[in-house]
Order: sequence, then structure tokens, then C-alpha cells
Amino acid sequence: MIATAGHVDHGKSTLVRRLTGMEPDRWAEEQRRGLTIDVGFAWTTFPRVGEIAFVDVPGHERFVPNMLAGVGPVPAVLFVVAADAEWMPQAEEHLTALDALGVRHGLLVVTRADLADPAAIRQTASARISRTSLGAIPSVVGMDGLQRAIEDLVERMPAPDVDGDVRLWVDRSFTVAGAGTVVTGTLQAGTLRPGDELLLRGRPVRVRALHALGQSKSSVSAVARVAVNLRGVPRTDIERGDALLTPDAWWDARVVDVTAADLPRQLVVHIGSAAVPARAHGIPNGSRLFLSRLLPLRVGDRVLLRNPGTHELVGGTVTDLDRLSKSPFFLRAQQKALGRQGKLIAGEWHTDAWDDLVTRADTELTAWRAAHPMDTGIPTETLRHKLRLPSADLVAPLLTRRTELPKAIMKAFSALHDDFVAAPFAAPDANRLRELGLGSRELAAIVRTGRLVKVADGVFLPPEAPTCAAAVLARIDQPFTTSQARQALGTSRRVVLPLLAMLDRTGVTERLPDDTRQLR
Ligand SMILES: Nc1nc2c(ncn2[C@@H]2O[C@H](COP(=O)(O)OP(=O)(O)OP(=O)(O)O)[C@@H](O)[C@H]2O)c(=O)[nH]1
Ligand SMILES: [Mg+2]
Repeated sequence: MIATAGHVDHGKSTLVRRLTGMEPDRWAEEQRRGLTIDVGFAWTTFPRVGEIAFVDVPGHERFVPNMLAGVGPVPAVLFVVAADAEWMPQAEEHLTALDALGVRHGLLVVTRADLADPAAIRQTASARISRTSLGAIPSVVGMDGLQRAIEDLVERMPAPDVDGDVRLWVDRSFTVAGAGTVVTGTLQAGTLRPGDELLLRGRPVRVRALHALGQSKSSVSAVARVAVNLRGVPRTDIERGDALLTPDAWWDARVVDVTAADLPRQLVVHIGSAAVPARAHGIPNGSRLFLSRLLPLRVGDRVLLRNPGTHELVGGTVTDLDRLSKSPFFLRAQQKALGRQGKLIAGEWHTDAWDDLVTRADTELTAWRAAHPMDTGIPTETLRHKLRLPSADLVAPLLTRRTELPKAIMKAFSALHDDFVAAPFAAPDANRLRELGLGSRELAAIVRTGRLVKVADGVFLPPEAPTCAAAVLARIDQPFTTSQARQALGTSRRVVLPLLAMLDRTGVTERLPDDTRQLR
């Protein structure tokens, strides 16, 4: 795939027509006015490199957004200048756009050399181009040696990523009688096959059939011009700027951080065939863009930012999406878009900072216990807030993590565990703890790993004991005395007093003036 670029009327479409024998200006109005308005496509086969498709863009300044939609997804460019003209404004603007997009492969073609000496403009254009991402590129005059130069260009280009994720920016959509909705675009990476499920505006759609360069295909790999026939999608649900996406590979972002600084407040973000108005404000090392609609992006994407008032263009690289980069947690669907790998913690939440979180949770728990020696444990919401967890679902996995304990402690703990199976509220007394070799340090370690809760000094129970106690007490007559509670729980006064006090504090039970209690 190669795009054209250059000032209006400098012979881009004529060049494509001569190379392919096809008419890139497909609209009647374009042919009548001899002016390209929207992107056109034509293709041919060259002996050395096979099929080559050209995206022919308009040169007129009014159609710059169409030009950007055309060159956006294309990796190489034929930069056209006319021998009988100076270096012109849209040549400069197109070059700025190519530079901002980071296009690195190109060929300079001087046209209309029958009308003037091409030497001067060839030199000027080469010098200008060499200062951009294109660098020093070869140049040809007219059709002489053009085919060979294009073949050289294609051979220099890196092999496309045919296994990559698909993001097909739609540049046209139409209805074909009997087939339904068809969209076209430039496949930059990946491979498409009939039957593939893709996402369009967050909804799954299925590929019914594929065409490339006018022929039906059982698969199309990047880089290619492709027409995709979609099942069950009304034509009116798709427009230029939409994208067909590999599921879970891109993130539909509303807030986008980019490297570009000092941007105008109002601008238009161009990527692929999309042009989305946005508001910008400065942040350290760049700008934050608030898009007027969602765009499927990834960190590292190159975007083009255009000031619609002055037509100024700058490029930027995406550094963050929806302010997610600082969050230790992200959703599965955000992993690829953020370029992060993490393990699944709960629900759809992943993290790549688990060990760090465990350490921070430990610190918070230790501080909490010191400040609230009599409490069961830190309330879920408090820990969620302190660790800035995006969901309360993440608290439990952090607390119930099973940190390894030394073997001797684990052995003693298993003995305790067996005791609790027999009598769940019978906290071991000092003798039993001594017998098992569990001193205050060992017990603190067990509590830290969430295997025991400390109900009072020297009183330890399984972590589920308070909840179980509430369930047992709910089944006896209300209100109940301390002694009735002790009997129902099958335990001693030493345990029942602090256990009931804990249940009072956590709002499970209510202590009445006559010293009886009832469940709230
Ligand atoms: N004499 C001469 N005329 C040419 C040559 N190449 C193009 N032209 C003429 O220049 C005019 C503009 O050519 P196009 O190919 O439409 O130019 P373009 O760059 O596609 O223009 P836009 O798409 O509007 O930007 C047409 O009248 C062409 O016939 C050439 O090599 N020699
Ligand atoms: Mg044209």
C-alpha cells in the first residue's frame, strides 16, 4: 500500500492512473472538475513485488481531513511535486502530516517535467523532505524508472505484522444488493477471515465475506486494501472513522494523554480515518485530550493533532488512556491497550503490582491493628480507600492471600485448626498455645496471614468466627444473656465476653440496659 501526497493539481491522480491503468477519481464531480475530493484507490501488479495498491489523496486544502484519512493507515508515500511550480503550501502541509504520523518510507516524484526544468524543485523538495521522518529518499522524474523505484521502495519496507491485532479504520461503507453492508479500509496489521468476530462500536460483528483488490478472498493479511462484508449490521450504523477491532486488544478511550505540548484548547484528533474534535489542556510532559467521542487506542499510538482554525498540525504519541497508567489495576480488555501484563485478581481486574500491593496492605493492616487493638480487622471500605483500589472486590483477595509461614508454625497451626473443627469457638488457652510452641511472635505471624483473628489478648479464633457466631446467635431467643450466648456457642466466659464486645462494636449485636443483647 502506497499513498500519494502533494499540492493540488501537481499530477498525483495522473501518476496513479498511468501506473495502474485505473481511474482513482471515482466521483463524477471529481472527473468533471479534474480535482480529487476524496481518497481514491487503484492497483496493479509489478513483476518483482506483486500486487501494489495506491491510495490517491486530494491536494486541495479544503480536503485535508480526507487526505489524512487516506495517508493515516498507509506505511509509504509517493510525494509528488510539479516541475512547473514552486514548493507549495499543501506540499508543506502534507509533508508536516507525514512527519507527524512518523511515515518513514517514500519516493519523491517530479511530474509535469515536459513543462519546465525539474532540477530546482527536485532539489528543494528533497531538502525539505530530508528534514522529516521520511529522511533522505530517492527521487525520479516522470515515468522513467518509476516502476523500478517503487519496487525498490516496497522491498525496503519492513514485513507487516500479519499476526497482529486488527484495527481496520473504515474509510467507506456502502450497501451491496444481496450482500448487505460492506466497509472498506486499509488493513495495517493482522489477518482477516470470513467468520471472524470483531468489535464495532463495542458490539460484536461477524465477517461474512472479504474482498481485496476486487477479488473474493478466504483470508486477507496486512498490509492490504480490504472490503469487508458484515453480517447483521445496518449500513447507517457505520461511518468513516469507525474501526473494526480484534476484541480485547484496544481500549475505547475518552481521555487521552499525548506527548505533544502547548496545544490549542480546541483541536481535532486524527488517527486512521477518524477525525475527532477534542479539548486539550497541558499536563507535565505533554497534554491531556478530552475526546468528543470514544476512540479505540493503545499506548504508543501516533496521533495527528490539527488546529481547525489555523490548520496547524502536530504529531503526538499516546502515553495514557483514561488516566489508567498510574492505577495498579486494569481490566483484561485494557491489558494490551496499556501494554501491561498482569495476573487476574478478582472479577475482570488484573494487576502487575501484586507484591507491592501485598506489602502495602500489610503496612496498612499493621497500622490499623496498632490503632484498633480490639477490632476484628480493617473494614473493607477503609482498606479499599487507603490502597485506592478501583473495586471493593479486590479487598478480599488481598486479605485472604496465603503467605507462606515457616513449617513449624504451619504444623502448630494445623493442630489448632483441628481443634477448631471440633469446637469452632473454643479459643485455645495459654497451656494449649504453649504446648504447640505458639508464642506471641508466632501468633502475630498467623494473624498477619489472615488465618486467625485476635479477639482479645491471648484469645484467638478462626477468621470466620464472628460471622458464624452471629449466625448461631440469630437462632436463639432474643434478647439473650451472656450465659445463654456462651452455651449456644459452646465456649467459655473468657472467649464469649470479648467476642460479644466485638459483635457490639461491629454493629452485629446491640447491648441493652439490662446487660442482655439482641441481634440488630
Ligand atoms: N503536461 C503535463 N500535464 C500533466 C502531467 N501530469 C498531470 N498533468 C495535468 O495536470 C493536471 C492535474 O493533474 P491531476 O493528476 O488531477 O493532479 P492531482 O495532483 O491529482 O490534483 P488533486 O487531486 O486535485 O490534488 C491535469 O490537467 C493533468 O492532465 C504531466 O506530466 N505533464
Ligand atoms: Mg488528484
